[in-house]
Amino acid sequence: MPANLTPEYKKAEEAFRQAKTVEEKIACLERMLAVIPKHKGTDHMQGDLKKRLSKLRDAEDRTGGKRTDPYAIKVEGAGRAVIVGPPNTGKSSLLAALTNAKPEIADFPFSSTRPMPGMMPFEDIQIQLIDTPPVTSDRVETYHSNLSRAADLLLCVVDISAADPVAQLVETGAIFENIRIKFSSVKPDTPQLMGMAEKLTFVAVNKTDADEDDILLGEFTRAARTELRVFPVSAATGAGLEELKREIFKALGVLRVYSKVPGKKADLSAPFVLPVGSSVMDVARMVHNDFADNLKFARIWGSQKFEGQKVQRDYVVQDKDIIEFHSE
Ligand SMILES: Nc1nc2c(ncn2[C@@H]2O[C@H](COP(=O)(O)OP(=O)(O)OP(=O)(O)O)[C@@H](O)[C@H]2O)c(=O)[nH]1
Ligand SMILES: [Mg+2]
Repeated sequence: MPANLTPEYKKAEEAFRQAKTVEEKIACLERMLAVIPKHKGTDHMQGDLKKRLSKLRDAEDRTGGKRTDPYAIKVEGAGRAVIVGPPNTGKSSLLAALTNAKPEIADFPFSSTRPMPGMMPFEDIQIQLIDTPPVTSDRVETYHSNLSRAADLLLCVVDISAADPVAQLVETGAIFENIRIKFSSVKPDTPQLMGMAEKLTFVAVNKTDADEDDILLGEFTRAARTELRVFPVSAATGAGLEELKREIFKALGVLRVYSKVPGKKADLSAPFVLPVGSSVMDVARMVHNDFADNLKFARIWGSQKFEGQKVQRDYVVQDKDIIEFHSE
């Protein structure tokens, strides 16, 4: 059975070939495992990747290298955003406002002591958010680096009611550069598993409810002169959170499609989530490999194509398309 490997997998494989340290190799193998298409045709390869990964982890332990990160969190949902920032800015409050998680929230700094994940519903999908303990120039942990590297984007939270929110942003950026993560206004084309990793970063300017005339916000925007996108929000009142959610979804670079059996209504309860740019064939592979092997054409209902228009296997699907597969 063909493995039908995606370009994303091939990039991770290429990075693995160039990896020099055990740590880099582990990061690449983890990425390969995360993005390998999951179907019968790749069962053997998945087993092989897991074996190589466990061998490398053993080697790392024997050589006294870094042990497996006790704070590692499995990527779940349509993508991952990691919440970072200085103490007391409202990182945990944002996690609590956006997800089902119940983090510790307190009116003093350093209240969070470990990373905490939560799932953020957005329309009909879930996005993983991870709250992290605060960073300061002398307090940044391995998990900050590991979780952020595996993130689709970072959300740097600053506090508009603090003495100097602009300094909070600048200092957090510098702290992350020290651990080889660079805040970026764009998503890099290829996953950067080694060296300095550029990460798409949004700035959440929190506690805007404490700034009734938006004067502080205006000052922040002028003084920060950052290329990063800035989202004024309030975890306390919920202001700005809907827009933030939508933009996080857009930044993931994924789309949703629904499959439909001929003669029946589409199942709109369970979307398939794929990278933007995926074709009908990519969807077929995800739904069931047999569909992909025998696929002749598909019919699509959606924003670009209407009323079951016939399309070929290489047709690039759009967010919210409904697809009906035909094998003859
Ligand atoms: N007025 C106002 N207060 C907020 C808002 N968000 C958080 N707070 C308060 O700010 C304080 C710190 O909130 P946390 O969510 O614990 O902040 P944190 O960034 O997770 O703090 P550390 O984990 O210690 O770094 C608490 O007293 C919150 O109630 C907001 O939007 N508006
Ligand atoms: Mg916290």
